[in-house]
Amino acid sequence: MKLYSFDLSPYAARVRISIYAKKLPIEIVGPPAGGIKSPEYLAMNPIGKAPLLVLDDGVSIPESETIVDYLEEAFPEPALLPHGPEARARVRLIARVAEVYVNAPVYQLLAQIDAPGGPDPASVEAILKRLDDGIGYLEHFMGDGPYAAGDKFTLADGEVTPVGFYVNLALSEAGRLDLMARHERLAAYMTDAKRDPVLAKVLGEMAEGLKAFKDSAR
Ligand SMILES: N[C@@H](CCC(=O)N[C@@H](CS)C(=O)NCC(=O)O)C(=O)O
Repeated sequence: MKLYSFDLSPYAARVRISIYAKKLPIEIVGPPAGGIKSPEYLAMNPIGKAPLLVLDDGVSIPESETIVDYLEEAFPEPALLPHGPEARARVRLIARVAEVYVNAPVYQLLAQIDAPGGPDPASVEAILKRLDDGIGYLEHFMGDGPYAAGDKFTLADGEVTPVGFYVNLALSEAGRLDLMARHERLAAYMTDAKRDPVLAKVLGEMAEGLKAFKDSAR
């Protein structure tokens, strides 16, 4: 099996977290020579995005959430979902809230920062308000920790750790890290994540990816 992945992508990071947590023998590679818009890649994944998991029989599975769900079913041990429908729903809810209500405004903020004419202050303020609200929703559903859904590593960590990395990145670029400091639960979670070997490894890969991206933009 092979995973097409970008170090910096929060979506690919989510999949790598499942792969490392389950110690799966999956080859992790960067984009193919022609890139993710090449005819060869689009033949495997017409969406033209990474991550993409290619099974040994050639079947391609795109979309990070679908990939981690597949890995959970194909390789159930160690389990990254708890027992019981309610506990499982909570893990999925935490991941969903992080993606929809936190990751989305983070990407909008990064787009504003990179806008050709410079950021529009009113739009930035509106996005920061949505992000502030979104982190509040996430913290409401997260457990006391140290992991996203309580005291066990779950699929929720695969989403919250990379999204937390991006929250810090976008707020740092916007000069608004004070907003993260106000969200003590998420801030403490990101500190705890660095103590878990799998989450620390992926945070390190994302930091390397960010460095490479900044070096290439110079
Ligand atoms: N919904 C997708 C999003 C994947 C995604 O946006 N990947 C980015 C990398 S962070 C990408 O490949 N972007 C290339 C493009 O959109 O052209 C998932 O969960 O896997």
